[in-house]
Amino acid sequence: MTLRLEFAVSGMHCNSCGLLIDDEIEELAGVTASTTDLRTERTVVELDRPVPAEQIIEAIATAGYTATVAG
Ligand SMILES: [Cu+2]
Repeated sequence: MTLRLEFAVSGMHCNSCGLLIDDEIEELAGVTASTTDLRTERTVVELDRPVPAEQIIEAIATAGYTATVAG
């Protein structure tokens, strides 16, 4: 089973910002991959079980950025 959540992220300046975000999200149980695109300001998270979007938004906040669920 692969679930997918997408977030709109603000506050990124360079590719390192995206790597910080992905590292933080990939620490979370249930996350199999996180891919952040600086240009589109989107983070796509793949999960092997349901994880609350709020938990991922918190991880992004821990990295120092602001996120909302994207459609
Ligand atoms: Cu940066």
